[in-house]
Amino acid sequence: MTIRIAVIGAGIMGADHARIVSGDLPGATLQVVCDASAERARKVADECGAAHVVADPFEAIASDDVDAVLIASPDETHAPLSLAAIRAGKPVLCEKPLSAKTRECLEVIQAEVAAGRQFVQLGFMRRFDPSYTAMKAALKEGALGRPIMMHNFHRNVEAPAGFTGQMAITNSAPHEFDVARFVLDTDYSAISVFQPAGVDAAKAGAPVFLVLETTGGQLVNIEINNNAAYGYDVRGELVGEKGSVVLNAPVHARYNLALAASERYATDWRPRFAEAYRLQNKAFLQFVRTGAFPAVAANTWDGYCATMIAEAGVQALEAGTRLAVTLEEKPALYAA
Ligand code: ISE
Repeated sequence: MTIRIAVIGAGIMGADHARIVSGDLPGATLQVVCDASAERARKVADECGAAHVVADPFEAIASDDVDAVLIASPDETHAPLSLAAIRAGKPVLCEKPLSAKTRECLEVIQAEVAAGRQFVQLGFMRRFDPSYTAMKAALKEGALGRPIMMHNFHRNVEAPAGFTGQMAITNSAPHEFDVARFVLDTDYSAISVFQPAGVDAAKAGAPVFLVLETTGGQLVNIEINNNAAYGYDVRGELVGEKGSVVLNAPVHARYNLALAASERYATDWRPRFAEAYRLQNKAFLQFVRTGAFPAVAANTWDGYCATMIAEAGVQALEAGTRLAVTLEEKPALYAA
């Protein structure tokens, strides 16, 4: 049976998901593209061959000819739309973050617990990226010994329009919050956030440097620099007592020009994580088909964990202090 998908949001990520669904996801069809801007929705629908466009996301979710929903609208819509999909009994692939507010994440958790099953797969696609997969596998094999530190760099060319100072912590860093927690198989116990001298914290893309402590005693540091100017650049190194693993970005060519050899950076995250998005969306399709939540994917509980530490990070930066954190009790629904 072909799974009919509604893509909500026809911006940069909605358009990318629509392309994956229509061109790279056998067994799925792009049924609806939904966006408040009819023009934007129509453009993506025409490019990807969607059956129709609608403006109201709640109408798209409730529609009889939609089996599953892909949410790629602005961050503040993720939780309310996920709740609507749960009410409609339809599986959701929701872009990260689930919300910038812990309270809203807990509401989505409560809705799933009340329904007695998981509906929401979260778009923390780095869990599917082959370089993080290799890092996690190396740790599991045991050759690295006990993991003690993880270093992360996350740089964008330029903060997009509408980005706020806080979004470095609430929108960008959640990728690292999630993937470091996933690779190390741990939770966080404290966060400290620093900024270089002279930085205007309210300015879009203002850099932040975060240090997290895990319940296992490891240290995780994250540089977020959304105005790095030179290219999209994500790096990471996992350090164990006997060795380390460094992420390699997929590089398909080297340019030899004017007495120098060089590699090129992408302008944003889509080429760097293309394979991760593809594998993630494939796993979602399987989830829709079987009802079995994909082992690797992030669920609503993982979304809450990322948001909880992001919220603490915003407070830690404002207060200029280290903040200890504790999680709510994990519902049995999310037991591994
Ligand atoms: C953006 O929303 C993403 O999800 C990208 O993957 C990330 O690199 C960027 O920093 C975020 O703003």
